[in-house]
Amino acid sequence: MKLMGIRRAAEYMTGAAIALSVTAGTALAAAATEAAPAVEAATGGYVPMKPTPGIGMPTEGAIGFQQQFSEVGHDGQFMHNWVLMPIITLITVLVLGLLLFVMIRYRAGANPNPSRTSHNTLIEVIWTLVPVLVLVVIAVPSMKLLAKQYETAPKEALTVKVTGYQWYWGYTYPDNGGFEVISNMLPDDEAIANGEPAQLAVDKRMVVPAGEKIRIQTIGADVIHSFAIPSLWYKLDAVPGRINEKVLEIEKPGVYYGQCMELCGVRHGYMPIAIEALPRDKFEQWVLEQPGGSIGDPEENADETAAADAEAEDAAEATDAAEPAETGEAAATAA
Ligand SMILES: [Cu+2]
Repeated sequence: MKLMGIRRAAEYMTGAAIALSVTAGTALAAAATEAAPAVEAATGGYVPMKPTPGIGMPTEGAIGFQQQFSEVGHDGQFMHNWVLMPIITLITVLVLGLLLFVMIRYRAGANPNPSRTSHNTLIEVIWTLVPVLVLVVIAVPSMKLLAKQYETAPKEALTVKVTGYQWYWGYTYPDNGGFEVISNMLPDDEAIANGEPAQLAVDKRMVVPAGEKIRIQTIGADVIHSFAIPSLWYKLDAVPGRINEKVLEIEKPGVYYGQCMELCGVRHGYMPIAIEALPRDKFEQWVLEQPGGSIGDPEENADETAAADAEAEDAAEATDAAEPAETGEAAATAA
């Protein structure tokens, strides 16, 4: 593993050397890239976290879900492993058993005079009622899980706006000064040299606080993309001209990888997602290091969000809070 890393690094450096010899322009660009980390290190703040192998990323030879790091993830995994899979297995085995039974019991060789039975009321009632009951048993927890995944974020939740571009992601932080982080895939060699999975590592991650509900809003800048992270049980389409919203909650700090999951053009396979969840204080430190990044007064932010929510979502609530003239306008907008 280590040897391979060294070999890859050597290959990468050889590549870099060749590139340097090609044009002076390339040489300048390479020098600029090398100088950048030194400046970052000098400010002494945020250092990208190393991912834990096998956590928040696919593992070789695996066939099940990735280990989950959110509450809905645990619920969803339980639903799959302990409700759906046992039921599917039982039904499949039952149907196979019945098939084998009729194939042997009613074969032509053993039945020179075929049975002329065409109805059996008891059996018909059973094979209608049992599937209905099975579907009801599945439907109840299924609806609950579905509803849970689309619960509204609390008013004070941090908002991150995710924009899908052809072919990279942008993460905007409207509560923290409105800066946007543009996130591009790292070349394989750089990813491996960083100790990250190839084709999943990015140059700039989406950084969020761990252990709290985050309001994610997605939008497509050009075509439909889909923002999806398997280990967080998260997938939300990013559609041009409309905003989709869903809560993201990450149980503990770490690096979690995902990919665009809506076929969006030639480089669809090369727009990975890397989310870094940090403790609140470290997250705020990261925010302050971003150009224009700020930590607002939490109460003030909550008030602003509350006002915006009331206006957009609940015209009835606005009636109490706003002036009569404004209320009419808000109601018209809502209608
Ligand atoms: Cu895409």
